[in-house]
Amino acid sequence: MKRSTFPDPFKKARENKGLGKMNDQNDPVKMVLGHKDVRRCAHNWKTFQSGGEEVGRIVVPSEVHIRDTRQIPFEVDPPEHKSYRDLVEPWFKRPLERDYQIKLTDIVNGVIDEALEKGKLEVVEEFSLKLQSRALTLLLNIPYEESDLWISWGTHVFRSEDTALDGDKANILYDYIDAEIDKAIANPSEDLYSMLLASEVNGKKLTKEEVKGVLILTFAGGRDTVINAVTNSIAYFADYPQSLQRLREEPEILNTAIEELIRYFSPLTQMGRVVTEDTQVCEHAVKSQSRISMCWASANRDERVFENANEVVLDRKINPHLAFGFGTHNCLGATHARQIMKILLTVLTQKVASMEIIDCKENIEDLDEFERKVGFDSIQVKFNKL
Ligand code: EMZ
Repeated sequence: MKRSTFPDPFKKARENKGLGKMNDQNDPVKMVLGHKDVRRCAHNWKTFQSGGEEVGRIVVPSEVHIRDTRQIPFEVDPPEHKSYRDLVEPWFKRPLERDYQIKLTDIVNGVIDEALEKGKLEVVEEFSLKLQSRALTLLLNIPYEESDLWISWGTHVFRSEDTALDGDKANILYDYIDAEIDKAIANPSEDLYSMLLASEVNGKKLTKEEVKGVLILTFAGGRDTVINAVTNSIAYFADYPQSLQRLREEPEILNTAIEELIRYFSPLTQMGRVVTEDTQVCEHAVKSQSRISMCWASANRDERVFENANEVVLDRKINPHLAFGFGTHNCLGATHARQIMKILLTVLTQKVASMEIIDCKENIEDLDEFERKVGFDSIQVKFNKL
């Protein structure tokens, strides 16, 4: 099997019951697996809520023990959600601006040139993490040099090598954001902190805690997800040099190819909700105050929606994937993530002839009933110049 292959562990459960289950830190989750059901649950924000009392409970694995700050707009329900989303949305669309894309192109050229000079490198730490952190300086609109510190934190802000949820590590991020907010209060600039601090929602200034909530989401939500998307793309093009060649020859399929890679990798496996009333999901009773999750990764392999769902079809015509979520809370960082992928693939086609995987260690998520490959803990790759 090619090393860039990502099998679908959910097939049987999806086809037989439509549901899976997971005992996440003694707070069980019923995982919704089918495309239609996932969309239905994501749409029904009244019954399946994001903004409940217990902050961090909708994330799987649950973050209730490592986080008190509500992530905004991610953990706020309609109607309040809309005012927050409307406030941040234009800022998160800046990746569509030409100037942003020019700077991002410089960053991508930088990591690819480094890779070509070295010839061989470990992609997660030395390529994807660097690219993700440097690109984040553009999203926050702060100096490039700040990314050195974030790179030193490693790939996941809430996780260390052997603990899924590492409270001490999370505190590094929270303390850092607190300090940056204080700096922005003392010295306002053109960055995301200052924009938020100067903003009002429903006639009221955002509190420091709310600003922190937006920033934690920006740092955490787009970190391992982007790192996985980038690393997995490198692995894929290393295994399939003819696909890289095809993008070189047919740049018009680039956007379609990106959506397909994102569908296939589904960098975020699932997202939870808290149930607000006794109800049914896939003909199974679910109790009020229990948890469900919408398993994007499973929905994205649903054969009822995607023909040859387990293959990467770079020019797949119809691709209603749910890798960026669905409905009210669809991914705020999607524009930024798509630009990273677009520029990455473009520069790869311009500079890289081929890549070879020398060695790798897969990152397998333990979901109780299922085991899912989500990316790599490490992957050594040789880059060959065009
Ligand atoms: C949360 C989540 C958001 C969570 C888009 O997903 O990403 C996870 O990686 C974080 O741990 O806190 O931000």
